[in-house]
Order: sequence, then C-alpha cells, then structure tokens
Amino acid sequence: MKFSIPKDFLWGGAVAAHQLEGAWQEGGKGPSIADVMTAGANGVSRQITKGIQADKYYPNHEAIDFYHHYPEDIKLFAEMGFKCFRTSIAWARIFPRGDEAEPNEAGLHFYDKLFAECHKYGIEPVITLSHFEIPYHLVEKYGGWRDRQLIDFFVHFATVVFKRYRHQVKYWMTFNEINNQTDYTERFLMATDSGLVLDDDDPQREALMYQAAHYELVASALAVKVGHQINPNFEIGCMINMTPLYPATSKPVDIFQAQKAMQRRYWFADVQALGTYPRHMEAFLAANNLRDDITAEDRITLREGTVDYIGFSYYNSMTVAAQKDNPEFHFVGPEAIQENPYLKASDWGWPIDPLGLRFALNWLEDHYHKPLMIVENGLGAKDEVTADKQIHDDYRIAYLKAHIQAMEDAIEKDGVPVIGYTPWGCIDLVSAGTGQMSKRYGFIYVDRDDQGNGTGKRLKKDSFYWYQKVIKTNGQDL
Ligand code: BGP
Repeated sequence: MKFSIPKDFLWGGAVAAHQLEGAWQEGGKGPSIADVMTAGANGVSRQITKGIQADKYYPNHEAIDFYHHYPEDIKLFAEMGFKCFRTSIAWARIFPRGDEAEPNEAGLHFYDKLFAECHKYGIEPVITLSHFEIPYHLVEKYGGWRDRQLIDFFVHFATVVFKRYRHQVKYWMTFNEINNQTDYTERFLMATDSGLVLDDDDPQREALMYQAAHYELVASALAVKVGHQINPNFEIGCMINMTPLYPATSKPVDIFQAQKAMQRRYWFADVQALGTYPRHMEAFLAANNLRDDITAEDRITLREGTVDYIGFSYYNSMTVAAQKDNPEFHFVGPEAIQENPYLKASDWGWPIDPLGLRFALNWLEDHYHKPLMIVENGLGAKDEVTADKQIHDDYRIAYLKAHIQAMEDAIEKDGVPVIGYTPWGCIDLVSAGTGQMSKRYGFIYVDRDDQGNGTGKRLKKDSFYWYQKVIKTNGQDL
C-alpha cells in the first residue's frame, strides 16, 4: 500500500466570523466578546474593555465586511480551487444575548445564504461553533464559562444550528483552540476562549480557569452527541492549538519540563478524543485543589461524546527551559520560553519551524489514532502593494511550501492520516491577537489599514496563483 495525499483531500482556507464579517449590529446580531476588544499597538495584545466605549476603535465592528462581500470572496476562493472553506458561526448572530429560547431568524438566514454560495462552487463548509466568541451578555450576566448554565446555552445553540444546516454542513468543530484558555499569560486568550475577564492578580484565577475549561469540555461532548443524533454522517472534531514544546537543552530536567509542559497544553485533546481526563491532570487538579465541580454524570458524558477527528492549528514550535519556582509547570509562563537559536522568526517573533508540523502530526497520530485536519497554518506578515497593484509575497509562499512539504512527508513517510489543510486567513482579516489589519495572512489582499481606513477592495497576491497550482496538482507541484 502506498501512502499519498488522498484524492478527496480537503484543500481550502480558514477564517473566523468575528475576524472578517463586520456588520456587528446588523441582522439583529448582539455584541460578542470580540466586539469589546480594541486593537493593540505593535507587538501588544488587544485590550478588553468593559462594554463599548465611544472613544475607542474596535476593529471587529467592520472588519473586512465579509457580511456584505461574501459572494465576491467565495468566488475568489472557488477560483483558487478550494474544496472546503472553514469559518465559524457567530453565536451572537443566532442568539444575540446567548440565553434566549428562540433563535434570531435573520442570523440563521445569513448562514443559509453563505453555505448555499459555497455549495454553488462545490466548496464544503467546515464550521467552528465557537471561535473566540461568546455573546457579551453571557460574560456580563454569568461571568462567562465559570457558570455551569453556559453548557445548556451552548448545547441549545449547537442543536439549533445542527438542525438548520444538517444538509449543508458535514464537518464541524466545537471550540476553537480550546486549550489556549489555560495559557496563563494571555488574558486575551482566556477572555476569548472562556469569557473570563479577570485581573492578573485574581486569587481565583487558576481555579476558575480549570472550572470554565471543564464546562466547555462537557458542552463540547454533549454537542458531539446531539450532532450525531441529528445527522449520523456529521464529522465533529475538536480544535486545539498545537505548539510543540521543545526542551531548551539536553539536560534531563529541561527534557522533563518540556514533557510536563506538553501535558499541560494537550490534556484537552485527551478528554475530547479519548473521553477521559488523563491521570496526570487528575493528579494535578487534586493536588492543587482545582477539581471543584466534575460530576460522575459529566464523566459519562465525556466518554460518550468523543470527537470524530482532530482539527488543529500549527504556526510554530516553542522552546522551554526548567523553572526553579514552577517545577510542576502549572503553566508555561513567559520566563520558561527560550529563543530557539536554530530557527528564524516572523516579524511578530513567531519561530518558523516546518519540521515542527511533521512532529505535531506524528505526535497527534501516536496519541489519538484519529483523522487529523490542519485547520490553521500560515505566516502573518506586512505586505506591500506595488504601483501596479501587485503583491509579491514570496515569503508567504516559502513558508506555506515548506509546511505543506512537511505535511506530505508525514502522510507519505510516516503514514499519518491527514484529511485536510486550510491555511489561516485565506483572505486578509483582523488579527485575533493584535487586532491589526497589517498582520496579514491572506492569498487575497484587502485594502484596509489598522485604523480602519481603505476602500476594502480585494487584490490577488502572488500566493493566490501559487496556491491555485498546489490545489490543482493535489499538492504535487509546490
Ligand atoms: C489562532 C486563531 C486565529 C488566528 C490565528 C493567528 O490562534 O485561531 O483566530 O487569528 O491564531 O493569530 P493572530 O491573528 O494573532 O496573528
């Protein structure tokens, strides 16, 4: 048997509702957590404000106005040959406050039209239910995912959209990068993933973080169960961020700490793919009094709601060194992260490591034996438009080429079952971490700057034609 890229491989691209749709108050949509986040300065994360403040700029409010431009944008994806298109459903379009009984018909109708447009070109939608989004009302009234009631609200939302789109959508994912919320150092990730808006010195922080994560995991498992009842052909995956953590040296203590750090980051996938908390997490939560509300019924639900495939994002690896004051690695703090002298970094300091993707694919196959989908990968870079309106993004092509090659090696030489590849931000959009437009990932350039100025016009970059060729040759001509 020869291992090669399957004929029906899902080549495509990925985006998320709140980073490109804009129209934040149209069609009855309520505000989501992303709508109260300002743009950050260069290299600085976005700030979360409490409510909308008139003197602040919120880039998500308009984003690239995909809400009105989607026919034109999907046509461009079709021209590149996309087999699939990953986006998310903005929860607050369907349930503007999050806790209503009845959905907002105008919101549902928008996605009817969007998915119909994809199918017009034979593009399979791949849908994330919650991509860094939660209706802001759920944050204000319930404190986000710290409240068990959020499980019911989420499952209700999932049920409504599963039913509505049961013939339009086959591939689903529950929560985007669910494992990022326990990245202690990023208040932004904690807020977007779990709706926890906490001060750095909140003594409850760690306990709340693990409690919120648990409720999301239960909600995810329930959604998987309900989804399979609604349509047994649904493929429902988890979505984790995969950042391999390398030891800084060959000192045994560094190697061990890197292993611990991997455990702290990837136990989410154990719960979602294997249906149970790994023993190292049980021990960690018990030893630190962090295991509050995990019921016997929850454990049954987790076992019954395992995912069909593993979706993951891969941008870079990270290198960690042992920390004297953090021996059990409660979290991978910034002090532990070392520069890897063997890797170059992007303009935003993200190490560029194509072999790390092959490592990640092998690691996931070793642990879970499930189909894998690379649902994000890409290079955030500043692009220049020449006088004749060209964008020569050879750096982006070089990045993607090396990563696709690593993926193909994993498929062909390591036998890893990869079912799809959707590079991130296939059209320029608002960066999740910085709120900037100038951190661009797309094959399609959008004329809009960090302050929201610009015509919004779409231009094809050099990478557009390159990716078109990659898809056409099923990855043979890189
Ligand atoms: C992932 C998110 C995306 C995305 C991407 C790039 O973590 O799932 O939403 O934006 O990273 O990150 P950034 O936009 O901060 O460059």
